[in-house]
Amino acid sequence: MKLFKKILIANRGEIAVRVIRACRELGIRTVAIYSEADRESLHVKLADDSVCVGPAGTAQSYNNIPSILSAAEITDAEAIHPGYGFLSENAQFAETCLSSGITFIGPLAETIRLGGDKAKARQTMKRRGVPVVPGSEGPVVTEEAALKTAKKIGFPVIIKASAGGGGRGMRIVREEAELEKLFYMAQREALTAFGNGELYMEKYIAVMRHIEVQIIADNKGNILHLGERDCSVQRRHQKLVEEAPSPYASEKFRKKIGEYAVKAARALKYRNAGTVEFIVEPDGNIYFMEINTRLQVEHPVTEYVTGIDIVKEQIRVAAGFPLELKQPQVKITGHSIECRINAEDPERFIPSPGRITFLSLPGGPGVRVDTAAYNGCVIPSHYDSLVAKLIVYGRNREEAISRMKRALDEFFIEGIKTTIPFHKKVMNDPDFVSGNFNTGLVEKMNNPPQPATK
Ligand code: MV4
Repeated sequence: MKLFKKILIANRGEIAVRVIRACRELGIRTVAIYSEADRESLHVKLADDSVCVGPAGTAQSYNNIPSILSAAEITDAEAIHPGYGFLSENAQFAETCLSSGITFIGPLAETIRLGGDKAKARQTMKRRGVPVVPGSEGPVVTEEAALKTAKKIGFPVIIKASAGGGGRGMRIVREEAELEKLFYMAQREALTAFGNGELYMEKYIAVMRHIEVQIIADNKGNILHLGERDCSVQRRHQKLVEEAPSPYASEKFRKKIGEYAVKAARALKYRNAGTVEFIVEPDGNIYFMEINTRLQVEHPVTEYVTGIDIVKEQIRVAAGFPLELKQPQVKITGHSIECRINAEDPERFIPSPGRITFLSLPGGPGVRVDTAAYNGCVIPSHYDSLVAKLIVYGRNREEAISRMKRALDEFFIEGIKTTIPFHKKVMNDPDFVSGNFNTGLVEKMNNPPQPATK
């Protein structure tokens, strides 16, 4: 077996840079693709070779399958790493790569398809003994069926889009009177957003933690879990802070949620890296939520606490090499936290693209910055607003938090607004610091509970 000689990275920004770094360390040559808005981007400068695949609009560039495959063919790339977003969870793309003789660095097309059909994934998990939230048996097609299901599971319920994920097109229904309206609203929104109006239903869990498990699998059926990440600090389904391990997790909890994740992966004949997302109730109930068939933004916190380079492993297993570790050899040591630094107004979270007129990045012990930003670069308005990921490591959570505070204070960026001030508030929030919080944290920070008055 041989590792690839050349890989094309079908992405941009920090994740393209991250993949190029892994390739460099493995002695693999790299091809960057870029849109007309990204000529001066760092990933283009760092790659060995680069190809312009189209204009700024994503449909014509980073999501343009024929253009990207042509770029791979003319540069003799043997494999494509899709990063996250764009074509990373596009089963058609994975299939087309395969039929063009190019290795897609990710799961099989059928796994991507099943993972993308949330109602079906839920059914599959239930059949295989992975706990799911009480809800519908597969899709809910009519308003009458929705009412029947809601009455069976009890209000409040949540209506989700089968083709959704990440929270888009969801509706919380608190009582029967609202059901009809919200059912049709969700259906219309799903149809517009995903071209597929199929819905399913679950009991709504109002107080929960979002805990996910990193998995990695080779092509021979070996599947490992790399522990959990806690992503409960989110706002409108946008994760803002992630950490590993979860402050909630005991060894016993980790073993249990890890086993569920591996079982979920096995049910989908999983290959390569992936993430199984769970809802965790305060009393410890664990429910499968979704499986994400890609490398995730927050993978570095798992890299810090396991010492495993997930991107290098993805490339190795895609080339056919077996996983070298066995589950007992995966050890979680210390604590890692990631803050997503977005080009956004920190108060209102609206995008703030533009030129970075001054940039000085933090460093020192236990600090990692994953970014494609440099002094003088432009953050285009066409793409997502992530400018940098600030990731820290400490021997324990306390040390990780104090390092994060120190690193946030060292982070100088001018010309655009960023979420750095928000992260400084989080690191000083009593509930965050205590580790005892849930997905309601950001809302609570913005609207603190009022003390009772006489
Ligand atoms: C849920 C839920 C409660 N109960 N499912 C799904 C996608 C993920 N990003 C958020 N999702 C949720 N699924 C059940 N059965 C709560 C969330 C959820 C959420 C829902 C509405 C508004 C804000 C939210 C924040 C975090 C999680």
